[in-house]
Amino acid sequence: MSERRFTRRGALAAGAGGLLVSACDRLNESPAVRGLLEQADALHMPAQRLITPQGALAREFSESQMSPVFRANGNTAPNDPAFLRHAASGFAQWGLQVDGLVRAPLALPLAALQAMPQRTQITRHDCVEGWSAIGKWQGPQLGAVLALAGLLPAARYAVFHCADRFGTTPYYESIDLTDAFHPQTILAWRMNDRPLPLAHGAPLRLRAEKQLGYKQAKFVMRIELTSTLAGLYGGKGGYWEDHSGYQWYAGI
Ligand SMILES: Nc1nc2c(c(=O)[nH]1)N[C@H]1C(S)=C(S)[C@@H](COP(=O)(O)O)O[C@H]1N2
Ligand SMILES: [Mo]
Repeated sequence: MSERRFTRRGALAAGAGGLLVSACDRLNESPAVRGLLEQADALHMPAQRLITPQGALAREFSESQMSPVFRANGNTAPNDPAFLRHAASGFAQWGLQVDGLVRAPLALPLAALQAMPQRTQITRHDCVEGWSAIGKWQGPQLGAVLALAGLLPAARYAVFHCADRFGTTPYYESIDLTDAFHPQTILAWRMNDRPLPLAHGAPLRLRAEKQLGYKQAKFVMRIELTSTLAGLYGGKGGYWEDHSGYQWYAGI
């Protein structure tokens, strides 16, 4: 009897372990990563992830190390009329859309994002133009938001659609699911202990701390889960990737 119980418990433990392992494997070997091997800059990404294991955290800093001035870069004020109406009312009627390859498309008001468990992190932002700044960011983890929507098995990328444009071309960015579920990847609505200023991407911006500045999409209106980046705009996964040859995988 006792031997049988032991065996059964052993089997249960092995079963639970198996589940955990297969959950990790699914992410590590997810189509997100495999799909990248088809990308032009695939050489950079595996090398980066060998040097910095994908679970590793970006460095975090103390309050005393925060930059006295954090410059705003790129677009600092979208001129889209719908966005301006939302801004005028403090984004009270605004909602973040989460759609594409999800089980339950969402429209999440700012209050809902603020009511979720929050992560606060003081990190260094590195812009390819050659400047850096250390700032504090707060918001729910992107992974928790995606879990609310529930990903369909074909989902490989999270695409961030922004309210601003360069000329007539909207700003957008994308990351794979490994970065999307990284603990320091958050949807920030607070910066330096205050609501996110307009110039820094109000009402909501991405902070994916393992990536360069241009990946940190500001003015995020919609997150679309896709299986490929090919059908979107220039097909390279981001505004600057499409227009300047910046790498899609901007790991630091
Ligand atoms: N929507 C949007 N996001 C954007 C940009 C932009 O022009 N539009 N510029 C990017 C670049 S190049 C940088 S360095 C950072 C600047 O963020 P900051 O204005 O908070 O400094 O935002 C990134 N995200
Ligand atoms: Mo940048």
